[in-house]
Amino acid sequence: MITRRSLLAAAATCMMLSPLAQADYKAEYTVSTVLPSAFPWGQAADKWVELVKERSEGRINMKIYSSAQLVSGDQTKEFSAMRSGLIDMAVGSTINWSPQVVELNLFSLPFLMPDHKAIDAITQGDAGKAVFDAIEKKGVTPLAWGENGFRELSNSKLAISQPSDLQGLKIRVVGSPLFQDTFSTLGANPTQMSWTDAKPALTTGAVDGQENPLSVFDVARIDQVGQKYLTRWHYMADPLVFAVSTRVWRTFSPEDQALLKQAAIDAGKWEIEKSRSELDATLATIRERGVEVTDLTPEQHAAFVEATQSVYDTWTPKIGADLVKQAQDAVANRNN
Ligand code: X2X
Repeated sequence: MITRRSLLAAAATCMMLSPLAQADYKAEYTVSTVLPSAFPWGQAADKWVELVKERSEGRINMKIYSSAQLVSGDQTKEFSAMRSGLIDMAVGSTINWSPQVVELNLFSLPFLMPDHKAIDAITQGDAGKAVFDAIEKKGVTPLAWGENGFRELSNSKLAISQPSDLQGLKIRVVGSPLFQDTFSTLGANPTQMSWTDAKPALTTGAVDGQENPLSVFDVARIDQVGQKYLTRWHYMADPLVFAVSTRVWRTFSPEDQALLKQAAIDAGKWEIEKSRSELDATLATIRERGVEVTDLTPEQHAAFVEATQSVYDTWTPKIGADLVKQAQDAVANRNN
């Protein structure tokens, strides 16, 4: 029998439980990544998940789906899937989201960022905020930055030290048409394909080369698929963005939003430091495996910068002249 007393008791129980039970929270949130735990990228996601679980005392559980499996391996669809709520959260590369958020092409402008300080000057300053605003406008809530790293050029044919060395080389690229422009203007023959398809294409010789951070080259054993030459040209670096689908974000209490964000910031900072500190050892490992590593002289570097100027002419208006200028100023003032 329902009495006044039992109703009151039930209401009291509900009130006691509600802040803890959070009936509208999912039992588990999906987190998409492209690279799994063996790579710094996957470790960034692992750290986020671990910190959130710990700090929420197990109330918020996230599960990582790597290799872009939630979008059948098509990493350039990750952002759209997050926007539509098909994916709850992601730690994604600016490259893979740039087809949907044109401002993210900023980081792919060749030779915009000469060193790690330059990356930080952009991500941690006003340009970084403007990029986050652009992501937010598209229905995804960005929380923090991580890092995939400076992307170096490998190939199976020759040691590349000047633009003309790229003539006719078939290079695997990913992401936005900006990469087509960069490699075409250098005289190469770029082909866009997902990461899943990249290693098979290198193995069969369907492509001659690719570009990825040293950590990716190392862990994925790209040396074993005939990539004997590696040029450290530092032409661009892709930051990672920790983000939540805005539809999902709105279901969290303000306290839990703050918790998710701070955990992402801490995980990103941890991963950036870790991956940067591992670079020297990674390079040594790659050399030990017999890969011929080429570093550019200042003159050779300048030749690449000059040869890729047309990419700025085409892409600055698309990305936004103000944003590009803001980023260039941040880079120029980075040591102040
Ligand atoms: O596909 C790539 O090259 C990778 C793994 O670096 C990205 O997802 C951008």
